[in-house]
Formats: sequence, C-alpha cells, structure tokens
Amino acid sequence: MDRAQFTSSIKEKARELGFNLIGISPVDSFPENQFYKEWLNKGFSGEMAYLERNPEKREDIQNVLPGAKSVISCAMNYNTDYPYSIEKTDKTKGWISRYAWGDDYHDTIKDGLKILMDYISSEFSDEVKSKLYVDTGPVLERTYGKYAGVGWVGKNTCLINQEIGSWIFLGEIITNIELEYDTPAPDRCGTCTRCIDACPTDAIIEPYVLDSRLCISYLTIELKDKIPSELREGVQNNIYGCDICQDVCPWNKRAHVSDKTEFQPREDLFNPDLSYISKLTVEEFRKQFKGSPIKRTKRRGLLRNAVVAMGNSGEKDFIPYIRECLGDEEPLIRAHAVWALWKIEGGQAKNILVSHMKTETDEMVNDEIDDILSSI
Ligand code: B12
Ligand code: SF4
Ligand code: SF4
Repeated sequence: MDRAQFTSSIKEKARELGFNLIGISPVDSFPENQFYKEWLNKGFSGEMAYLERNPEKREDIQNVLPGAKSVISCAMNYNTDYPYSIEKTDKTKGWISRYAWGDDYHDTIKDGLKILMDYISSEFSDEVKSKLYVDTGPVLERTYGKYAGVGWVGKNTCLINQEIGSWIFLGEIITNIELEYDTPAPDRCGTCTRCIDACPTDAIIEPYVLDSRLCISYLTIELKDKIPSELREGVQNNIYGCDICQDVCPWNKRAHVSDKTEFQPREDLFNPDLSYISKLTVEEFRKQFKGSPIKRTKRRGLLRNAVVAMGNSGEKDFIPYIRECLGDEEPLIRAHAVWALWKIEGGQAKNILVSHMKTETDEMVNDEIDDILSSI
C-alpha cells in the first residue's frame, strides 16, 4: 500500500469503528501553543493543576512520542434526540450537560482508538510506534482537531464541524509514520456572537478566550471547593457541566443524532428532580453513576450543585430538603445549604442559621453563615 492508500484505509477503519470524523495533521509547532501558555499565565485554568503539568509535552509532541510525525484526530458524535438546555423551564429540576447523559465517553473512545492503533501496527510494520489520548493527556486536542480539518475552533472555544456541529468527543493517535495530511477547516463563526451573549457568567471574556474560573462547567465539575457566592446565581439549575454556548450555536441546529446506545440518557437522567439528587446517599450515588462521567464530582460535588440549584429556584417546597442538607456530614454541602436557605427565605432564615451556628464546628460553614448574617 502506498501512503495515500494506507491513509484512506486508516480512515475507513476508523469509520467502521464508529468515529464520525477523522482527520490527520502533521506534527508541528502551531501558534496556539503560545496562546495556551498565555492562557495559563493569566490564571484562566483556575485550580486545574493538571493543565500546568508536562508543559514540554504540550509544547512539542516529540516529547510525548520521540519521532512522532502525524496526529490522527478522531471525533465521535454524542448528540441525542433530546431537548436543549435552553428549552428547560422547570426550575425544580436540575440540568445535566449532554455529554454526561450516558456512559463515560473516555472508555468508548479509548476502546475504538485502541483497535485502530492495533490495525495500524498490524498493517504497516513492526517499527510503527503510536500513542493514543482521550481528554486527559498533554495534547491540545482542539488544536490538533483544527489542523486535521475536523472542524474550526469557534468563539465559544469548541471544535465545530460544518456538517455535524460541536456535540463531538475528540481522541487522537500520535504516530511515527508519515501519512497524507488534511487541511484546516476555515472559521465559520463570521459576525455571530450568540455564544458570548448567552453565557450566563460571561466566561467567554473575548471571542475564542474562555476564563475557566467563570465557566459553569468548571464550577460544577472541576472545582472541588466552594462555588464563589457571586457566581452561584449564574449557575442556574445546571448541576453538572453546561451546554448553553453550544445550544445557541447555529451550527448545532442541524446536528446529527448518534445512535450509540452508550450516549443515550440513563433513565431520563438529563433533567432529574433536585430533591432526588439532594437525598442521594454515598451508596446510591455510586450505584446510580457507575460508569458515568458524573462520578467525577463525587457525591459531595453533585449535592453541592443541587443545593445551589434549589436556592436558585426560589421554591419554598425545597426548604425541608435544604434543611436536611444543612445536617449533611460534608461541610461543603452544609455551606451551600446555608446560602440556599438564605436565597429562598431571605431575612427569615436568620433564626435557623443562628441556631445552627451553636452546633456547627466547621470554619468554612461558620464563615458562610457570618457572611450571610451580616448581609441580612
Ligand atoms: C480543561 C478543559 C476544559 C475546561 C476549560 C475549557 C476551555 N475552553 O479551555 C472546562 C472545565 C471549562 C471545560 C469545559 C468543557 N469541556 Co472541556 N476540556 C478541557 C481539556 C482537558 C483541555 C482544554 C485546554 O487545554 N484548554 C485550554 C485552552 C486555552 O485550550 P483549547 O480549548 O484547546 O484552545 C486552543 C484553541 O482554542 C486555540 N485557539 C482557538 N482560537 C483561538 C483564537 C486565538 C486568538 C488564539 C490565540 C488561539 C485560539 O488555542 C488554544 C490553545 O491551543 C480538553 C481535552 C484536551 N486534552 O484538550 C477538554 C475538551 C476541550 N472539553 C470538551 C468538552 C466536551 C467540554 C464541555 C462541552 C463539557 C460540558 N458540557 O460542560 C465544556 C465546554 C465549555 C467550552 N465552551 O469550552 C471536549 C471538546 C469537544 C469539542 N467539540 O470541542 C474536549 C476536547 C474533551 C474531549 N476529548 O472530547 N473543559
Ligand atoms: S459552558 Fe456555559 S458557562 Fe461555560 S462558556 Fe459556555 S455558556 Fe458559558
Ligand atoms: S454561537 Fe456563533 S460565534 Fe459562537 S461558536 Fe457558534 S457560530 Fe461561532
């Protein structure tokens, strides 16, 4: 097989494995690498310390795989035939972002890439060296996706494909063989600014630049501590991730739907009752979210988010659930319950909070109560 034939056989195999888009870029030093460093220096990565690790690998993929020549970028559509988060109206329910409705994509994508990698080794030669990554590696996946022609990086910073939109997961194989390369897709955002206008926390601080510290996805998934009080209202009823800047994107209006069973919502879990989430025990959480991306937040993170959403609903029916959370063993949940109680009850929460303070031993929770009492 010559290089062109081999390249198309890899793409064909990837399609057989369920990848919707496959593109190949040469290993190169792209201008985006510089942007990444500036992004980190400005503190936009927040507490995601893993993004600062292995800078030499992100800078030069040769440090990931010596002799690397090509990056094969594969994308899998995870869109399902369910409503958009901007259509949600019931504030007594939480909203989970689309990518987390089904099974953990890391496993699905990794399994496919592993078979593809084995195919390349068996069809090419024993000297081929390859590595695969999905999400967690030191690879700027959107940048490589862009140069492989999979899509362009939109103003919302997501990789968007002209045909199927941005509801896609990315994964890649880095290899030491030379292949035929694709050309980058042109930017098709034009004068549109819908994502920037729709973001409730103004996290897209300028086109193509996202400050994670303001992003609901970061606040509800990555941040392990308290959600800053000034940002809690903006979180609305998003209890795991956020899709708003993609929901409004015109390129997603005709997004294809995936038939992968792995990505279909678990028992309508895209829009769960907040009261149900707030009562989950450690054991129930484990059972409910086994094999789901949601396990990342652990129970404490998800309940923190649900309590914030209950506060944002303004719904008095939630008071008994919030009071239950005020007695939770996790200080993080108690601290947000303090806020949620105040958010719904205002000054009327004073007596409950004063009395709770008498037995509260955690400094973070007491600080939260102090802040609220001084504002009442
Ligand atoms: C950290 C991280 C986050 C952070 C930061 C996101 C961000 N925008 O940077 C948080 C937690 C906020 C996040 C959220 C989400 N994430 Co995320 N995340 C990542 C991760 C692990 C690293 C991304 C990163 O390095 N960010 C730093 C910025 C600076 O880099 P970048 O986004 O790659 O941007 C490059 C380009 O934007 C380019 N660039 C583009 N335009 C321009 C313009 C100018 C002027 C310049 C100079 C540069 C430039 O330069 C940048 C650096 O190379 C990647 C996986 C990976 N290893 O790449 C997944 C990844 C980006 N996330 C993904 C997903 C699905 C999400 C969410 C949709 C999940 C959700 N529903 O909540 C949201 C989307 C939010 C959004 N609008 O981006 C997918 C994206 C798929 C896609 N279609 O783009 C990825 C690729 C995971 C995967 N394997 O599928 N994520
Ligand atoms: S994911 Fe949500 S919070 Fe983050 S930039 Fe998009 S709209 Fe804003
Ligand atoms: S909403 Fe508009 S500006 Fe934002 S990514 Fe989509 S096309 Fe680009």
